[in-house]
Amino acid sequence: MNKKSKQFQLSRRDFGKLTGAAAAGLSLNMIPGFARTAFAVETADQIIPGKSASMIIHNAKLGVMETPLVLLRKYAHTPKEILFCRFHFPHEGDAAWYASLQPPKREDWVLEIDGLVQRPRQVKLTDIEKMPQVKRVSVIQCAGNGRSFYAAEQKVGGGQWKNGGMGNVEWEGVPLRQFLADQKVVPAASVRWLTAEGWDQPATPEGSDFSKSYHIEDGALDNAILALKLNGEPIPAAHGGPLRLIIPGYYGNMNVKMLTKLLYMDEQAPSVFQSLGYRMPLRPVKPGQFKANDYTIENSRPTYAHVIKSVIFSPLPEDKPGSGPVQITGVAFNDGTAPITSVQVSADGGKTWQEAAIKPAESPWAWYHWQVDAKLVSGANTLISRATDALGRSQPLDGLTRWNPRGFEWNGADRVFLTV
Ligand SMILES: Nc1nc2c(c(=O)[nH]1)N[C@H]1C(S)=C(S)[C@@H](COP(=O)(O)O)O[C@H]1N2
Ligand SMILES: [Mo]
Repeated sequence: MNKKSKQFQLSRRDFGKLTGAAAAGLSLNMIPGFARTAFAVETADQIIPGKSASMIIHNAKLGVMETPLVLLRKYAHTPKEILFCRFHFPHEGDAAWYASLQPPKREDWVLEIDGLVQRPRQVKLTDIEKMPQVKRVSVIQCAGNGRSFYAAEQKVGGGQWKNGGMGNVEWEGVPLRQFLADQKVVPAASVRWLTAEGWDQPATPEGSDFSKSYHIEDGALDNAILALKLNGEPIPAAHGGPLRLIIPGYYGNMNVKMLTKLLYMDEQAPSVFQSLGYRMPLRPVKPGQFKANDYTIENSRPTYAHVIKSVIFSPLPEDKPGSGPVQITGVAFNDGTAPITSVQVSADGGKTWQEAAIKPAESPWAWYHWQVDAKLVSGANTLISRATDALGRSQPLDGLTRWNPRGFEWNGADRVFLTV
């Protein structure tokens, strides 16, 4: 990172501290006798106002919450009230966490284009809002979605997500490539990476910013947008408003929320979120062989594109289905570079398989709905789904073959165990 952008970073961090302090003034921490330990956060709406109380909470301090599948399956586009949420920087006091997340107002929001460019730019959000916009229906999914299933090999640290760390959302915003072209940015010849940075900051100055880097020529950036709307409304701060980088088909962590900077760089961002976290080992690894801190830029790669996945939405154990005919339904998606061509479903633990009927998807990056008619027997039933795309990419029948110490990119054939 060049000197100039470092300076920006420091000044913005100070600004963050200031707004943080102002917000803390209003927090429950400041009310005499209201010790933070006395406030037990129980439901998601207490952590992030407007969230459904039914969300599964993984980390109250960081606003990490998952959507129960019984809610997720009800909507074509996942409403903001139930969309999974993930942040990385704790603030003082449990109850005050969301109150301390007070990004600058829309009217004051500025996107900086900086780094190794001839002339850095500052573009006002109010000007971005006037630019032509497009819609991108796409799945957004935490790279840790499904992490809990790796426990069958060996439990890995981090939020124990089941399948609800994902949603299918209609984003709307300004195409990134067009925006950069219109800004007439002239990068230095050595530039290889574009880095996106969010407004939120680590609690201590030694902490890493949440910044993510992409190869400047990455084809996924051709579809990326500077998103202003989620399901037709301004994006709430919890989901990255007022401005979010959306790269359809890329894992959640690549979609930087509360976007304040785009940096042209000759190297990847030094952030631990780029160099250590959110990476996959290049070779298959076994527990004990390769540890969570063994990741290097050379032996691993970032969690960029969604690996192909299917998830069974119905029936779930909560549905308490009876024996006899049943319709098995679910969704499937990949990185959007090839259509999903097949979803194979078994209702008997893999002895026999059927081809599911697949509905056309709304966009290359949206999820596909599929369904199949089957029969449940009394006793134990194991449902399995496995998607394949036009490039022949498929889900491993045994997802544990992709075990990794940080528990990312689970895409094993999905299994639902029912006792009828
Ligand atoms: N600025 C910022 N952007 C971020 C994060 C963050 O902590 N800060 N978390 C990332 C991760 S890991 C995920 S999974 C998604 C979560 O998006 P959501 O909370 O809107 O569902 O945001 C990504 N973008
Ligand atoms: Mo994530």
